[in-house]
Amino acid sequence: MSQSSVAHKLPDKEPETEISPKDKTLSIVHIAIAFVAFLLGVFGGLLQGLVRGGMIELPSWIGYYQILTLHGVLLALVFTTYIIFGFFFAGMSKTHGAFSDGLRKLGWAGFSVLSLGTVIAAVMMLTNQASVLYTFYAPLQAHWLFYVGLALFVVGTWLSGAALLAHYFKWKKANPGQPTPLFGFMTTATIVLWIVASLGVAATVLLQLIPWALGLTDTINIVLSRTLFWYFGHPLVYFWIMPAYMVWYLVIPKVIGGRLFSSSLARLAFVLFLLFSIPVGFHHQLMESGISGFWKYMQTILTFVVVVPSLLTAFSIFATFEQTGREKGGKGLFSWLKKLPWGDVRFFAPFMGMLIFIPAGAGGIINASFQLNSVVHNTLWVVGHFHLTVGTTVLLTFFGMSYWLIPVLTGRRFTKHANRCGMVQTWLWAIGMFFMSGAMHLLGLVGAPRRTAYATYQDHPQALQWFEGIFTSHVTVAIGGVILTAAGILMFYNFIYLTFLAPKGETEFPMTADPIDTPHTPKYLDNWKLWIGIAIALILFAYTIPIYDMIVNAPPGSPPFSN
Ligand code: HAS
Ligand code: CU
Repeated sequence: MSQSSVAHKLPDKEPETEISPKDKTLSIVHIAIAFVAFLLGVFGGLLQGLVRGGMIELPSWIGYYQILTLHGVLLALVFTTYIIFGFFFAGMSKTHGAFSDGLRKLGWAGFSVLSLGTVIAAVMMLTNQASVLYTFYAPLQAHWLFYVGLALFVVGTWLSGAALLAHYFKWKKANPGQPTPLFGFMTTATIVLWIVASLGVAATVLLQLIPWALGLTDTINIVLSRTLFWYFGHPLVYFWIMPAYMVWYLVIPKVIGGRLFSSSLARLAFVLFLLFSIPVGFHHQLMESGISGFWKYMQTILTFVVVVPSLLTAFSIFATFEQTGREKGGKGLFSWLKKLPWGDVRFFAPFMGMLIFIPAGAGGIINASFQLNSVVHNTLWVVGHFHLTVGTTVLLTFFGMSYWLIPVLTGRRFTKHANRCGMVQTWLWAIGMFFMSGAMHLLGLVGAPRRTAYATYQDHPQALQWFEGIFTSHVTVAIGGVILTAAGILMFYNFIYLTFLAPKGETEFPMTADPIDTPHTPKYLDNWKLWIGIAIALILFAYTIPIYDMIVNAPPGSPPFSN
């Protein structure tokens, strides 16, 4: 078939549906809560950086671990979850039409339960009754209400997820035989991943942590609860990165005036994420006893498989850049790069996220390698790793998205002023993170521990020899933290400006037309039963025997500890 006849049959237009005003409200409320949590979380981070650097002392009524918990929960769990659901509700309404009243109500029900859970957990953290960090690792114990808050948080996301899935499958049913729009396909993969993964955390919270915190059981099986946590905790990081990838796949091509390179490849990447990001949680437990080397090894292999869809993504996005740059007249090996819209923050912020994901992903591969993990585990290196991945790649992409999504939802204009503030914000964030995360990586390599407050052993002459380099220094971490705080405040200002202050008017929702090969994407890619079936089979393979072993050969349980 010639190129032109293929083009003739294409769904050649970007989705033109306006988002219904009621769906806009649902979306913007999520995004507003996300940014309030963001601002509070940023201040938590600043305090930590200064305390760790030995530069300030906290007043007696605030605990270091209390702040650390608030920082992690507000940024890694609350900010991400709210902004992701806000994005999904708006995007699904745009690409699949308005939600029915029933499904929108389900979305609001999800939002209410999620928010109730968030408030309960926040009160427990603020009153220092849940200073257990964002991983709430047993045997650290929180007040039982904190775990109830977490359970409600998860149930809320299930309700909202059900609304999104139902909306997608309704479209699929109404358009039999047609490939589903990419946005819906990717949302579905992400939500299905989230639901399957969160069953693990729900299990440990409901069956282990709540009875233990209520005093119904005296001790807890630690390795089991950590395993159930990481069964969830690794796919959780993909629940963050997949929506960021959706911005790269679906929004960036439009912003740069091009077209996504391939629909099939994008769908394949998301299917691979669904299949391989769950049976890999042991790569967070490589240094823990109670899990046999064989199963750690199996899950490490699967971890290396789940790197592949990220490599496919790197290829796809780079190809999209090159295709677009050359279409615009760019020549040479790399000079087509000049044709990309470097001054447009909707492109530039996510681009910086991509660039930083190259070393960040490489760091992940280091973590996953058993011998190297023994060097970096429980050190500041890991904290450096996740401030690059989720703290930079994912966050800069979500910032880049907010510049157009918020004014679309609030009926305002994305102005030059907002763009300029956004460019400054992106630079500040990247520079702050360069210092903070760079120093964290190096400090980790020389043995600085994570999850600890300032400790005087860091003043010991022998420790000082390692911790007082120009870049291997807690002071550098703190300087980076101060720059990041400035960037965080500027981002909050951008949110306020685009929500309340920018002039009224129209802003474009940049969504690319589905790629050239969409009508030819293999049908099996849309076969969810197949993918969910294989995902479950892989999970059973990777987890059944080790979990059985943890229960049957359980070591004596542990009594509670608290910070
Ligand atoms: Fe990780 C720990 C392994 C990715 C987040 N990770 C963490 C923790 C967090 C986290 C939060 O194996 C700490 C948890 C805790 O509190 O204990 N991670 C990996 C691996 C990957 C990986 C193998 N992590 C992520 C992502 C995260 C995230 C994504 C959040 C969003 N991670 C680990 C391990 C640990 C760990 C161990 C435990 C450590 C320990 O001991 O505790 C991979 O998925 C990474 C693959 C990515 C790539 C990069 C591809 C590059 C792309 C950019 C393309 C650029 C373009 C621009 C197109 C291979 C896609 C080009 C343009 C030009 C002009 C050049
Ligand atoms: Cu992981």
